[in-house]
Amino acid sequence: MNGNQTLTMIKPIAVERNYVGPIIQKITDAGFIIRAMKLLQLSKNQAGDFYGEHRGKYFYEDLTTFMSSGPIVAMILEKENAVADFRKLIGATDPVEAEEGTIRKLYAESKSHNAVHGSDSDESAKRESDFFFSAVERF
Ligand code: IDP
Repeated sequence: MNGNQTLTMIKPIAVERNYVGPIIQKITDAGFIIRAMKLLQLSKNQAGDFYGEHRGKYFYEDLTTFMSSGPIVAMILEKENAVADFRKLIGATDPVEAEEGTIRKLYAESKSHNAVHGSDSDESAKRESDFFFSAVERF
């Protein structure tokens, strides 16, 4: 990972509502290249491991229940300045605070059900990409 990649998940509610197509369109329109992609359902334990940094917070139980409630789409995305540019594209964690036109403003239901994940640093991007994808599953 060279600082030009980030990891996203399209969360269960957005997959269930058939927002996968429009969300991927917005991502590629913004100049990101998809380097890996899969549809899968996390177990509650796997969701807990992914969000381990939030263990102990008041929303952790709801978060891991929600994230294991249905299929998600995980992707590795590439672009210069990927982590920061992708977080700009998705908008604030709470859609009420997200800027107009951002993915969360358009497709999130609430702060907890906020449509998409985006890595918060290059280190997280690497850890999260390795969590989902083996060497032969990424390009
Ligand atoms: P981020 O996804 O914008 O980086 P984080 O603070 O890393 O935000 O939180 C991870 C996820 O946990 C959020 O995307 C959201 O789904 C959920 N979450 C964060 N804060 C809250 C909260 O205060 N209430 C309910 N859910 C929350």
